[in-house]
Amino acid sequence: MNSIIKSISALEILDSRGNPTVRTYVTLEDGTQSVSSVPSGASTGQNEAVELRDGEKRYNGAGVQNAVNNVNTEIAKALIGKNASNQKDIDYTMIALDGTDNKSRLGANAILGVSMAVAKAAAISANLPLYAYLGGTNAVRIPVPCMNILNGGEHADNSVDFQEFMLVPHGAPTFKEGLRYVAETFHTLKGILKSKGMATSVGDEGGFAPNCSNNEEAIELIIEAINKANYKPGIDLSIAIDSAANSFSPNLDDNYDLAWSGLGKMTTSDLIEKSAEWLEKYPIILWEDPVSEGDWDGYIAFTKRFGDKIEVVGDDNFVTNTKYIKKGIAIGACNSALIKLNQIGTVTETIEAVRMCREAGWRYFLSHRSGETEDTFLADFAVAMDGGHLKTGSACRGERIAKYNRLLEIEHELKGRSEYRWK
Ligand code: 2PG
Ligand code: MG
Repeated sequence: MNSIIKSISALEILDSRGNPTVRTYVTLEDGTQSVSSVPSGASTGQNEAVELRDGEKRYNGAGVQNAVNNVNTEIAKALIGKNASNQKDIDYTMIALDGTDNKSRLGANAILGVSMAVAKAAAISANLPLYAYLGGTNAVRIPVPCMNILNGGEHADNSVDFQEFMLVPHGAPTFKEGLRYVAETFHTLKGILKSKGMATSVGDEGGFAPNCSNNEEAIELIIEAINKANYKPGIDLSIAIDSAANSFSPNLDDNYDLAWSGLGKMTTSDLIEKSAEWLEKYPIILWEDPVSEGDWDGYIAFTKRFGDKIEVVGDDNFVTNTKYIKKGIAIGACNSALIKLNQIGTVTETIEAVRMCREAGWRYFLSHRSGETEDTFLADFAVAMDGGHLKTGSACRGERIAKYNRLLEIEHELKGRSEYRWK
């Protein structure tokens, strides 16, 4: 068979924040070549698979030479000669070789790079686009692009506590149109900020990061932009929020300190009451990490109160790990999970997390990281997983646009067979 792995190698490159990350190359015996690059988060959950960093002087400790070396030696040795189309075997071989439960020996960055590059190689070898290889012939649903338009929290230096405000073009007829709705609104917001003398510089994911006086002002500006761009809030475009509440819960429990905005100390019930006010007033349809990862009772209370009205997504508490998603399903914490390949570290385990959500009747929300590369794996993966929505940044910054452009390409390639809908 010709989809046998002939060589695997890796290289240290830079991500969108200028931090080192791993690029991996796979060659098959039939001559197929593939390449993948691994993303990296800033507001990370405690239980994410471990990103191996060298901890030496170079790059202030963030170098990935050890991870690269692990790919070039141990991992390559274990996988050369195996069939690239047997993704599960490839991934579980690496998991066993690593031997830890969080990939801390070889590094999730080393393992994921190989896992993604193997999937790409197998797809090329089978003469299929990656989304069709991973998702089958019915993978035709292009995700609604939940576009990050305004940043706060750890992704920006301003007085907004919540990390991400996203625009959701669920009223658009196609992905192409949806992307246009959000890109136009993004540009309209830029004009509004300019006219108010506010900064139009952007945060890590390309959303604006103006110095709003509080969280409400952020959302009011977005509503103003939607209206001014001639769209109807709640009909054409709604809003999604990622509080990333870990970043304002010093002990990752049910005590919060909204220091950026100056709101100060809050309890879980204070947060829930505030959310209720917002949900009354604004067209919010999805809320991610409204409480911190240790506040499981908070997730349950939030979901009980709002879960029949909006999508409640767990990110830092679930870390794309079936162990935690299973717990969340059992206790009714959230009704959706964020899905990030590098939180768990292999393609196979990520698919298992998606499958678990699906079987429980949950939604799942595909996501980039705040540190990204020009790799478009996520775009194909989102179509393959049939999740209906993804977040991959704003309408600027090449590493974000690369994914949107790849989705445009997939929609185009499907020539009228594509689907687009929020639910
Ligand atoms: C998040 C992500 C992506 P980071 O919290 O959902 O937006 O941020 O990659 O910094 O963890
Ligand atoms: Mg998040």
